[in-house]
Amino acid sequence: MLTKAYLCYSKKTMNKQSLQNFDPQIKEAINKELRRQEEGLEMIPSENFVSPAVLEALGSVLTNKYSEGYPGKRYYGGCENIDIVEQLAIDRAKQIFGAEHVNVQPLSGAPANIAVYFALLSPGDNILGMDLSHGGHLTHGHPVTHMTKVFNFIRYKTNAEGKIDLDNLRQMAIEHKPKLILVGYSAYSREIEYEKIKAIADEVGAMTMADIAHIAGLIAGGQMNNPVPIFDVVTTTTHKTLRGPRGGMIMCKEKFAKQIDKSVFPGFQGGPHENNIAGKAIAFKEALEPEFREYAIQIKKNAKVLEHQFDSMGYKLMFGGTDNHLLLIDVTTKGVTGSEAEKALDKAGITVNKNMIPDDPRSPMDPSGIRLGTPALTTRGFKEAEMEIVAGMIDRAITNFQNDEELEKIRLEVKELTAKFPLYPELQ
Ligand code: DSN
Repeated sequence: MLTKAYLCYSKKTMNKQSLQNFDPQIKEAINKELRRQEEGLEMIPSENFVSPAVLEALGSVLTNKYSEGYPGKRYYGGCENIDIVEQLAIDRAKQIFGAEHVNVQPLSGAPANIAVYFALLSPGDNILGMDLSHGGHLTHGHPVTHMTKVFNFIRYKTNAEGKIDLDNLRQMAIEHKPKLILVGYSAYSREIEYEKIKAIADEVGAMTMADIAHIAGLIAGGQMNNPVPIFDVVTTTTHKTLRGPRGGMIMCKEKFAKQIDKSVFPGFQGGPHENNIAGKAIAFKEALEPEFREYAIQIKKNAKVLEHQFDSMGYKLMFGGTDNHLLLIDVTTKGVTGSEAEKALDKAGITVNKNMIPDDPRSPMDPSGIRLGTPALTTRGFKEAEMEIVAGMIDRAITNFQNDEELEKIRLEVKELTAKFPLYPELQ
């Protein structure tokens, strides 16, 4: 029982008011975001909804603790509970992906990738990575990133059929002799042939890295090829299809373990965010449940419904369709730019992102395409029937992009639909 004296003392040293009382502006913004997530259709393919258990860990006292180092080898005292958390996260990730070694400390995907580059390479080394407009990622060598000042990125592309051109990749590898061949994409919708890429890398003496951020949940659920047993290093974020908290992770062969760990800490990062690592551990436990496989299967089924619907409505699908959770669609054939489509869909309560298409003649701020995906809606419980309705709503919003009355009508329909699939009733 708290004594009066204690309450007086603690009031002086720590704010004990509720968030609502102390900072109603922040509380209101959080409430509004909750409402936006509840009432809208979240279709950005890199977003998802974490479980209440993961949310609980994120808001736990683990955020108070410094724990530089690794389980059993820390630079701070008092890490006995932190060690349990971090070791559980590591062991569960190993079990999911069949990894020899796992580092769960990267703060997100970009820091994970940068830590790998510095672990494996020397400044000036060549890296072969996918062009951004063909589905690659900023951290895979886009000229706007700092890493291009340190390493020499050479960028490959997809072919006219929208597939990774392995013959061209091989020719480029022979010509440029990269130290690292990098695969794994953020707007590419097709399966990746890791064995064949590994064979090319072996031929030229390159190391292999896969960034599976987008598809980690599909791999965990057994629905896409797993590069972890094949490639030297695999990075991922934990908050996309894997459905954990915002964060990153590196998996590698045991022979790279020491250099990867040293590169993450002390090479690049300081204290790990252990509340986040606890969230990762919980999400990994969820990914080991049989229901997670069902979720991964449904993500792909839902994406196939969108593929079929948009194809039959005359949209141009990049890469010829999808094998995973996302679609990249050229909307200019409908007389709309990617930016106009994104804005119209926003007004209709449907969140997607504008996106470059391969060799896009337009600019990144107003590109030709939109990118959309099914993970978040699948988490909500949407199945094929709902996805058909959603495809129809998206088409209506795009074709009526200047008609605010119609967009408002769609928004109300979206609200009615999402009300049948409540997300966090316990937070209302
Ligand atoms: N920004 C993420 C995405 O939306 O794909 C990748 O880092």
